[in-house]
Amino acid sequence: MNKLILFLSGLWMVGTLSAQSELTQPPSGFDEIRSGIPQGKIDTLSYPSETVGTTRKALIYTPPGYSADQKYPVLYLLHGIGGDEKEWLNGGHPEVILDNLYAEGKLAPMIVVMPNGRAMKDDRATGNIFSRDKVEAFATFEKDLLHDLIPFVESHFPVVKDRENRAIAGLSMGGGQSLNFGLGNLDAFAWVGGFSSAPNTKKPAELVPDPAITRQQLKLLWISCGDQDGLIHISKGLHDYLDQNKVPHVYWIDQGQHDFKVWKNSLYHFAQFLFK
Ligand code: FER
Repeated sequence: MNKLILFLSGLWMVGTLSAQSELTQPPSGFDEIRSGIPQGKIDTLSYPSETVGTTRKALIYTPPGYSADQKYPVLYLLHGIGGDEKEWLNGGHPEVILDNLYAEGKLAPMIVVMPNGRAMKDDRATGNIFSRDKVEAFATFEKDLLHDLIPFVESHFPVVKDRENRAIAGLSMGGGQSLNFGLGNLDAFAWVGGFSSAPNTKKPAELVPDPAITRQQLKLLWISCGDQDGLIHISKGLHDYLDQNKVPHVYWIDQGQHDFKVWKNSLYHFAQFLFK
């Protein structure tokens, strides 16, 4: 059994969480390709970035049965310090996890966009990935996301353009970005998730300066981390602050380190809460 710490306070998320009073390890095979089920599709999109001054790439997953006649919510799914727009695809195969969940009727239809969160001209994960300019580019991505990528996605794909239909989540540096950008822009996002969030995560009181507003606005705040992860103090610190300030959230301590085993498990659970 994995360790489970699931905190619910207030009525605000009870509706969302009532179907899953307990999070467990995903069932075996959740991340394995199944034959004979409908599959979503992965494409690459290129968008002009005024923020960076280049054309930038992102991957986009459209779900099984995708139709331009429908309108979809969007999950922006962010990578870590050593990755780029392909990290989730190569390391986590989210398309397999999501296809399997769709086959079981467990997911709301959604588009998933996997951007490159290192907003600088050379946005490859080469050289010293911890250099100051590269780390700063993860902060600059807030502007690229809000002013360049989201408007591009919303003008080129059939999506619903409001906060309740936008989610942001990511792993490690992408977890920090998701908490910083999501909680910092409640007008843009109602669903926020940090998986094994990194030291780029702002301090809890900066992330949630007004607990009443966050409580009222957010549909889901998800924080997860492996119990063997050296960065767990960041997730725990935010969880403690949220508890003290009675901000409902899901806090899941999985068994594991700083790797895709934990991130795949988190995606499996997090995705099932979204847009319901
Ligand atoms: C750090 C340790 C880890 C840090 C970033 C990370 C910016 C990111 C790890 C990851 O994305 O996997 O001190 O500082």
